[in-house]
Amino acid sequence: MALEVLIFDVDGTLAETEEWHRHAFNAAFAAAGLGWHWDQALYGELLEVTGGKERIRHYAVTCGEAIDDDAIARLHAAKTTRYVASVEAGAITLRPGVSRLLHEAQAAGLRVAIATTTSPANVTALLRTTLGPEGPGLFACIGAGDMVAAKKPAPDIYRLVLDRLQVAPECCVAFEDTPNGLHAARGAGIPTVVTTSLYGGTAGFEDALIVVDGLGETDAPCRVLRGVPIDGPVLGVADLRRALRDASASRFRVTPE
Ligand code: XBP
Repeated sequence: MALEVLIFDVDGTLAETEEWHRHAFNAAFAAAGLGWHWDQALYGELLEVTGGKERIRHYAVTCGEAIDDDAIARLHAAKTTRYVASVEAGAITLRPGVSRLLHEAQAAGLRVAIATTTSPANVTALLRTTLGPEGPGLFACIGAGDMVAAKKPAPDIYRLVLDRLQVAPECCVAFEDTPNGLHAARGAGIPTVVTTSLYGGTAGFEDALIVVDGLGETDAPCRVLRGVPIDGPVLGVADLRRALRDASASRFRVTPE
């Protein structure tokens, strides 16, 4: 099957955003007078729960604190306002190689899309700030946040993107940074590249097509941690096409959940 679409996760994959999410959560907690503070170690554990509202609810329950859905929604809205402000202030840049691969894909006639658990406002702010006003328009589909009820590791957000683009999973490559994200993409039958990240860890990626420490730039080569070797210092469209061809011809069977 020929490669047609690249589908990108956002947090940890397009950009190292989770520290800014964490700061925004803590600022919203402080403004609400809650004595909650998520340090890096705790946040690394809480990231097992995808979705900010779900993460707040999970944390409140583990603390034995009662908080209703309306209060969670208000708290999460305050957090999102703070996070978007950080993004729009230019605090976050795309990871090395992301802009290069997006433009290489476009030049090769591929479509690019997004499948993320984060809120749509966060995605729009990041794409506009890092890729310019037309940034969101580069993507044929942006699947985000509450567009699906079941968030990653459920495959629903990826299935929504496949459906909207009317493309077969075998003709796509997904990019993820966590085991939850890899599980979601593979559950939708999509061959997946893992780019390891600050909070994503380096384990639990056995089902990935390739595991690299990033997409790479010519002056900042990427390192292949698992999977088929790549030609040069960066992961490009030619590498993805070859990996997809080799995978479909060998062990890597695309097996939807
Ligand atoms: C990462 C998430 C999100 C962010 C916070 O999404 O799980 O919940 O941590 O953003 P992905 P929200 O890796 O799929 O991009 O507070 O808007 O959920």
